[in-house]
Amino acid sequence: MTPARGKGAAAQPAHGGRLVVVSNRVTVIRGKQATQAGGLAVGLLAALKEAGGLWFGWSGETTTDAPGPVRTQTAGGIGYALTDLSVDDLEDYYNNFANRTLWPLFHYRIDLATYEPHWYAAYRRVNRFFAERLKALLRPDDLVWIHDYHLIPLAAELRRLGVQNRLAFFLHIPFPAPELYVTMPWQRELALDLCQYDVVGFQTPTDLRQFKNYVELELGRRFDADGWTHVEGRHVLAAAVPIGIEAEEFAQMPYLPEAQRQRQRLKEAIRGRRLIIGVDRLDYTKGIAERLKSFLLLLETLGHDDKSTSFMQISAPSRSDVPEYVNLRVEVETLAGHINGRFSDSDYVPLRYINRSFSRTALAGFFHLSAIGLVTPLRDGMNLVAKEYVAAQNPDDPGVLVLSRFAGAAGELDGALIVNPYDLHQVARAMQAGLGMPLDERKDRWERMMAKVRHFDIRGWWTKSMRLLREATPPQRES
Ligand code: ADQ
Repeated sequence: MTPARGKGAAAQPAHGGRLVVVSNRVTVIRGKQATQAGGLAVGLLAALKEAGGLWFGWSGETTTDAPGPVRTQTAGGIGYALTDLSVDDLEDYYNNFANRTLWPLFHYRIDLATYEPHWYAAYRRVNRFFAERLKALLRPDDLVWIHDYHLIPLAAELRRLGVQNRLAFFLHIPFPAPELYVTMPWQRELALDLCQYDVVGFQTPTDLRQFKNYVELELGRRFDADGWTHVEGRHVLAAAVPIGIEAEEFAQMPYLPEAQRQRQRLKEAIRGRRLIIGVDRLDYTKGIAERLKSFLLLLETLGHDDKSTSFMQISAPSRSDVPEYVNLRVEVETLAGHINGRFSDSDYVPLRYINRSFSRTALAGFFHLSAIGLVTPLRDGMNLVAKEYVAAQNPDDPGVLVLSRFAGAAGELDGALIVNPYDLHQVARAMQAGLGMPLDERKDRWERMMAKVRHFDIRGWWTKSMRLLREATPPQRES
């Protein structure tokens, strides 16, 4: 691979002009909205601003007839190109193939993955539709950065239309072990589709290794020491590029008036109790039901008379059109009711279960107050909540992060209490250990984690991704 050129490299591209970002769902972000946008959107906006670019994807609107033409607009100095989708295509491409086939499979839940040929047909059809619409917008020197599992075949569809631009892909979710991946009838086609990109980025070295293992075992192609392989006439570079957060901005957030107000409200409500917090989308990959069972074990250990601990689980509704998510909601609500039924008293409610989202500023305030951040996914690409929890701590009195070994973030945040979320007793013990941890140890662990959160921040992620997209040169091009 061409040597990296250092941080300023993005300003002097070796290849290309505009950056074109493609993601399934695009929301036009105007002015102040940027401060409440998620870290990913903030990172992509920053990359787009620096390179002067265009963001293309689904508008969030559906039509019963054929979708109208692509709508373009500019906001905050960035161009947007949005397309609607037909209701039927959206159902089978997004709700079904993306969220009921790829999502569970890539998160190791083959028991929940459905393999339905007409869903796959819709997935390919929508990717072809996106490719046709995107091609009409592309200039020859544009660099195209495509995001996530909804769009794996987009490069292949663009290549079929004759597009020669440099194309990169980033997978936000895990890449599964080959033994699981091969259960999907279309595994080979989708893996070959990935090889139509110039660069494929994964969250962690583990995901990268799984992909390489698959390519070596099933496609019979080897990778060189720099991460290149050659498949069906194309060179592709596979790399781990861990995503991060806006570390410094998030560290300042708990001191904003809105965060202080929210923190104060919560502080008054918990009346001196130690707070454990969990924040996730309501998704079966996040291990929310298992987490509540571990909390129940902790309450049983502490006994009915101990009312020193309060747990707040914030679960934002997610994919509520998908049956597996409806079932999960019922399961979690039943457990929450059971816990409070057993352990509440006239002056004590152990669990606050909140089924809605909060602003990022409010979350930062809650994190700052919490003695334990409980981040226990059963499988997660990275998990930004873990990093946000660390960034929002008070350096003089930081809380403890209890983190699943199956979150990508566990590879970086070695100052956390690392747990196996399937081992409910171990998670309960980790909570107890965290609640009793001396200040010196908490500080030491937090400082180690905060250094990593700063090091692998969102800017580092997009800068490295851009560098690979612009500069990565396959072995034969060098000679
Ligand atoms: P997600 O699965 O959505 O992301 P995560 O990385 O934790 O998971 O990001 C969620 C974001 O939403 C965080 O910024 C968090 O603060 C916010 N959020 C979660 N619950 C919320 C709530 N109740 N109210 C308000 N905000 C809430 C996917 C992958 C991850 C990967 C990211 C980025 O599944 O593994 O880390 O993409 O690549």
